[in-house]
Formats: sequence, structure tokens, C-alpha cells
Amino acid sequence: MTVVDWKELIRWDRMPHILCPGCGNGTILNVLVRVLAEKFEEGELDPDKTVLVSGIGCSSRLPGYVKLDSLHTTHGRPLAFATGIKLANPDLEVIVITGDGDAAAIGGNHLIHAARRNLDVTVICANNYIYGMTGGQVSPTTPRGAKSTTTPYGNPEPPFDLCELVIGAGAPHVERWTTAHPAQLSAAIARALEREGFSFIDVLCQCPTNYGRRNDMRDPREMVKWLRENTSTRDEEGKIRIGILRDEEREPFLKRMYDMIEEVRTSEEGD
Ligand SMILES: Cc1ncc(C[n+]2csc(CCOP(=O)(O)OP(=O)(O)O)c2C)c(N)n1
Ligand code: SF4
Repeated sequence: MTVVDWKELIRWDRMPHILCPGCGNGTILNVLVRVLAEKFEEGELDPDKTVLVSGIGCSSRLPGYVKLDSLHTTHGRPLAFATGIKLANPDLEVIVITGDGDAAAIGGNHLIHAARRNLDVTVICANNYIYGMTGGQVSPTTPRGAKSTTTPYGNPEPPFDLCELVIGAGAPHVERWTTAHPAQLSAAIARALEREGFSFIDVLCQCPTNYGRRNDMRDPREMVKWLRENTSTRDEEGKIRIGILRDEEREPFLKRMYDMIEEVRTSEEGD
């Protein structure tokens, strides 16, 4: 398949999409298909060797709108499927699209272990602080005090910082951006695709329907404004740190595995 224009990557037959008006997932899809079209046009990626993998959730529906091979898997399991894909065919570029519930609640174990192994995938986590698809239950990233269907008086729990979590587990490339920073998000996805190993992009995004409505940001524009005003690329008191949070080289999983197989083969030949 030759792709020169991002519009060729959209499955127009699937429109209208299921997302609510003003949903942050729209921005993420928009940015992703433009980056992919550019990479395909420049010959840096091959559309026939690019696979999108997702779990279950509003964010996990995004691959269904893209004209590429994709796997819409079970809730919390996209990284398990992605691991299988990379092991079966290391030539494939695997991009995982997940939500904060999918990645860090039911899929939390897969997330930390994929980071620990340094699995060769790019993970884009649409972090809207809530379970969007199932009506707005609390998630592991819901801020303390925020309201959800399961925390009607405010969330008493401290949230996970997903970037800190995967950095702690060993992820070598970690960035955080928001839907109020589409240009920076685009550059982050391009960087992640250029790298081998585990790249994690936490994308803070608005769910006006289930998070915003319960937390005084019913209008999606208010939440995008909130994201712009409450994040900073510097360490600033009271602001969420965005930017490249870690960028280090670490031997990727597949290289280590194939080197070990080669070592065993060579030693067996010598026996
Ligand atoms: C094993 C299993 N448990 C629960 C569900 C129900 N379920 C579907 S999506 C979802 C949460 C989605 O939240 P998140 O991953 O944050 O994505 P969002 O919809 O907010 O994009 C849940 C609990 C399911 N499909 N499968
Ligand atoms: S419920 Fe929230 S996350 Fe789901 S489509 Fe609507 S706005 Fe987006």
C-alpha cells in the first residue's frame, strides 16, 4: 500500500465514529494518522508492516478507524498481544493504543513487565482520568478528590503517575503530552517510532462526557484550557510535568533474545 495523504489512512466506511463531540481521542487519532502518513510517504515505515493493537475502551476503538492491520483485543491485554506479534514477526512495527484503565488497572501488570523487558513497541496511552466507555468509573489515574460514578464524594486514593510507573519499571523512552499540545505530541510519536525498545507516551486528554461533566469541565474547551494551564515542560509547583521525561538507550528485548539464541546455537555447533 502506498500512502501519501493521511486521509487515505481513515476508514471512512466506519464513519460516523462512536466518540462523543469534543472527545480527546479525536485529537489523538488525528495526530497519529498524520504522523503515520508522513512516515509512510518518506519510506521510514511500511504500511504493510505496521500493526495497531488496542484493548477495550473508547481510546481502544481508534485502530478500528485506521486502514492498517489492527488487533482490537481484550480489556487490559494489548501488550500481551503485542508481545506475541513482535515475537512471531520482529519486522513488524507495533503501536499499542490504550487507555488509563486498560493500561494501568486491568493491564497494569502487562504494562510494567513490557517496560521491564524493554519490549520493542510504541505505547500511546490516552489518559482521560476515567473509565470512559463504561460510564465514568474511577481509574488508577483519577486525581485525588475528583468525582466519578464510583467516587461520587471525590476520589480518596492517590493516583498513579504512569510515566513514573514505567520509568521505575525500566522504560527507556517516556514522554508526556496533552491534547492541548498536538504539535509536540506529533513529534513525540515520530520519535517513539524511530526508536527500538519500549516507548511510552502518556497523553492527557479530555473526556467531557464522563470526567468533565462531573468535575466542572463539561465543555471540552474548558478541559483543553485546563490541560494547557496546568501542565509545564519545567518543574513548576502545582503543575503536571510534560515533555521528554526519559530518553536513554537500553538493549531492546528482541535483540537480547536473538543474541542469546545465537549464542546457544553457536555453542551447540561447537559441541
Ligand atoms: C475483562 C473485562 N473487564 C471489564 C470490561 C469492561 N470495560 C470495558 S472498557 C472499560 C474501561 C475503559 O477505560 P479506559 O481503558 O480508561 O478507556 P476509555 O474508555 O476511558 O478510553 C471496562 C472496565 C471488559 N470489557 N472486560
Ligand atoms: S465517554 Fe469520554 S472517552 Fe468515551 S467517547 Fe465520550 S468523551 Fe470520549
